[in-house]
Amino acid sequence: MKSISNSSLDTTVIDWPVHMQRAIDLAQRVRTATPNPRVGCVLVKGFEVIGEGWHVAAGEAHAEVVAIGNAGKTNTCTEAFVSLEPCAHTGRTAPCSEALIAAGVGKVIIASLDPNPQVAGKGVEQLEQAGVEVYQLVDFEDQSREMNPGYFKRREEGIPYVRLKLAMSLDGRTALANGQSKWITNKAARSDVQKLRASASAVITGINTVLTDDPSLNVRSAELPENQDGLESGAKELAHQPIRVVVDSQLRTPGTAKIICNEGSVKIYSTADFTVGKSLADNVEIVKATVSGEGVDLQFVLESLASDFSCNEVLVEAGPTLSGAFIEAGLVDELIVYIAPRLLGSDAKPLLEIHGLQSLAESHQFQVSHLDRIGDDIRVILKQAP
Ligand code: AOF
Ligand code: ZN
Repeated sequence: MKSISNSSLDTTVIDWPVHMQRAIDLAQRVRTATPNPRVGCVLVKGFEVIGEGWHVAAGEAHAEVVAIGNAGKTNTCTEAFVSLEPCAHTGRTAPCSEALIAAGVGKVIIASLDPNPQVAGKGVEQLEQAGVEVYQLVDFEDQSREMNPGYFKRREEGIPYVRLKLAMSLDGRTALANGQSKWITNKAARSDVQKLRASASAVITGINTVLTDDPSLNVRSAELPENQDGLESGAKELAHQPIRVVVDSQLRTPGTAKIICNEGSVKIYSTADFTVGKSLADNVEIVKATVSGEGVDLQFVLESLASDFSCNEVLVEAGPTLSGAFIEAGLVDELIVYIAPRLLGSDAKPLLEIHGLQSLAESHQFQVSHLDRIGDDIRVILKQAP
């Protein structure tokens, strides 16, 4: 495989970055293909695009196979631009390397290698053994990784990419002292949260939130319109419900909780002694967690979500205690903070339970990545400071 940068492309391949950017844009037509990565593919003959494809969901055809299907007949003059190294193994579907070879593609241009140990260079190897030239356009590697942060993190570090959502007043409060909290942020901000859920493999909350708010934490079609943000189809993504996860050390989740009664699978992480295999309902699995400090070991929860349930991106939607614990443990990759332009006063409930900092050097530092107005609210996206 040859690695090349945009600046070194000569006039015969000057259109390569355009096609690779298109492949990356196509991949992002779905919010998630969990547990698979989002992948796009563009087939080009001469200077003409003859087929395009993207991976819609696990179990469905991969991007390359969709593009080949759309192109009809291909031949050795064809170039395939793929945002990820073509797979070389038989998983839920047959290897894309073989599909590209059988279609007679002459050159395959990728943005990044696939960290899946079943692929990891083998896709490139198989293509090259069959006489296909393989190139990596290195300037696109960051984009390929950034659109699949959880897929790469799970494969490389063994834990998912963690987003923590917070909604607060201008003075950093989440509810009045009497508990009233519906709603601090406006409808547009709450609908935006639906998008976060729709892209998550799992939504994590704590037992206190289950007992006090009884949330559903599901994706609701009415609040997530079709064709939003240039997405391909509402239908497929609406079929995706993230796994709902409750951090519940003493196993207090009631069988009547909405989080359990709604369709979709639920995992409860508990340190309590319970009969293995005990369940509250058919869709609920209780997982014995290790202890850290006074509660469930959150690192354990993340490792389990990655290795046992193949979670790529997870969303924490919890109260001040669990949210604070995730931050204190340094496990949050991204904060999404919705700020409503209202003041709740100093006896209202705080955003996070984080205590005991003695110096500013100990404070938890993030970097602002995006700042947007959502209806009348403000959304700030922050990333963990390097
Ligand atoms: C590709 N093109 O569009 C995607 C790839 O179980 P399967 O058959 O869906 O395979 C899943 C694995 O295939 C996934 O873990 C990753 O290594 C690769 N994803 N590869 O060539 C695609 N989605
Ligand atoms: Zn594949």
